[in-house]
Amino acid sequence: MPDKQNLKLIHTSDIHLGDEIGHPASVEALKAVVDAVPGLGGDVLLLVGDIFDNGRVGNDVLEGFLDQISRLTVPAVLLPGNHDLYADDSVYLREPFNHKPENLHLFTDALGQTITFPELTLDLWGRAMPFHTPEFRPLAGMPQANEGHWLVALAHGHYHYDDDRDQRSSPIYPDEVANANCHYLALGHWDRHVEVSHGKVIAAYSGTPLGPSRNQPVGQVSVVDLNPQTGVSLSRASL
Ligand SMILES: [Mn+2]
Repeated sequence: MPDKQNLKLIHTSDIHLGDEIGHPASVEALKAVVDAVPGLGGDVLLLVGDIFDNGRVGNDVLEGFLDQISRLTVPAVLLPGNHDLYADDSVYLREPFNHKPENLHLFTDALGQTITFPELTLDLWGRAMPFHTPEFRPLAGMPQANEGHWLVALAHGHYHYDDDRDQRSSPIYPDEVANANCHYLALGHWDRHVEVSHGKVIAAYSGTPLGPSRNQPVGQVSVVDLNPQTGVSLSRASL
């Protein structure tokens, strides 16, 4: 078995393209993320859900997204979220995605699938959300890591703190994180960056790349270093 490689993942989520009222800087933020990937040394860009705001966004919004992704020289991997579900009327089944760039990889299986990049010694696992309910469990069925490969899981859902009594949709529980088989858990759904690591599993919400205001349209992305000697480390980069 080959040794795992040193890799750098750029992790973002919750861009909400197509919502010009609520997220007026989403196009600018996506462009800033794509611009930043080479300079940060990113080997893969992770897009962890709610990339589009709703299922009715225009084809021009979808084309604009695909144009940005095609500027990357590395793979981009997208997990649908609750605003951009993978269901019958999904944006991901619309015509523009019939000619998506080759470097864009989509999770489409509600029961979970692994997208493998052998040349990077990297396996990415996730469940494409078909509906946003308490019954949808984003981490259920995660496989074991393969020898010699990194296993990074992507999940879009609500992290339940121990004292959180509300039953939320697409829940993610602390013991599920602690017992997860992955080396890194890339989360989406929350607009702010929060680390929720447990046990040996490093887990974090990247938060949105959008900045706090029209005057500050872009914010930050998460940078995940996967190092076979020192393990997983997490940092933040301003766009
Ligand atoms: Mn969400």
